[in-house]
Amino acid sequence: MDTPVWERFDSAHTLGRHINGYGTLVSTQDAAWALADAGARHGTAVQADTQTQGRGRFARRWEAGPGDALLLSVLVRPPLAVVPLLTVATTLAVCDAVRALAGVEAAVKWPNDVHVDGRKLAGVLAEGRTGTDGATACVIGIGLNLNLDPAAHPAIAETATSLRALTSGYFEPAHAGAVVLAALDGAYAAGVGGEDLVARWRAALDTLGKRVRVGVPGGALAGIAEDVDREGRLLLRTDDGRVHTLPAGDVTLAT
Ligand code: BT5
Repeated sequence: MDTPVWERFDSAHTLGRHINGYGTLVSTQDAAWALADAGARHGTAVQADTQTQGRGRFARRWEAGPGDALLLSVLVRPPLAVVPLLTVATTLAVCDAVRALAGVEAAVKWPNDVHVDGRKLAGVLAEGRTGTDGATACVIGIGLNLNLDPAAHPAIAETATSLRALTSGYFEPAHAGAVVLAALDGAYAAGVGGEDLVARWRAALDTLGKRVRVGVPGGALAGIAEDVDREGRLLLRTDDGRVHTLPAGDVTLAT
């Protein structure tokens, strides 16, 4: 791993206690995994100004030029029961941070998008690995559009938004990172403490009650997004009346 360009220590929080800041990285996810392999502690974070191969789920591309976005990955070493709640806690934390930073109310599109008026403002990517010792490590990736001009990115020009596009303000990435990490630290601690994060998530999800089409391995299902269960899985009622329980990891949603 190269030496970070900047480092920030925050003794008031566990997640984000040590942030390693870089200029250009291939992906903050890869950098966080490298730190994990080197034994980095729970809560260590990596932030980059830009990425050459930022990724979403299913190896999709994540777009952002220098200074456009908060590009952040956080290493967590969670108890097994908390793993399904990482995306839940992170999307809620991003909504809280967006409200604090810009006064903007965002909603969650199940399972991992934060959006405003139907346009995607942020995406969350949770990756997990179990080591030979049986311990689980996860890297939570957050891409939050701060100053990005959607029109400059043809692939997402019609589907993305940014805090700048919504408010005309300028948002400093390092500050945004600290705000998001503080919110994530609180949401994570609440999840570990047994608080019902899914109840909060249900209120933030604007997917529920809508007719959706869900890509699943080997096909697609269409129906009404009825609810989410205790692990954040989608309960989809298809037209034949059957209810399907769909884990976030395996499916994509098209509304
Ligand atoms: C996600 O994937 O939404 C998770 C994105 C996580 C990105 C962060 S950046 C920091 C960290 N390091 C990484 O390498 N990744 C994480 P998914 O649900 O698969 O959505 C991907 C799709 O979102 C793409 O196929 C595009 O359609 C769209 N997209 C790409 N860039 C975008 C952007 N900047 N804003 C809005 N939508 C975007």
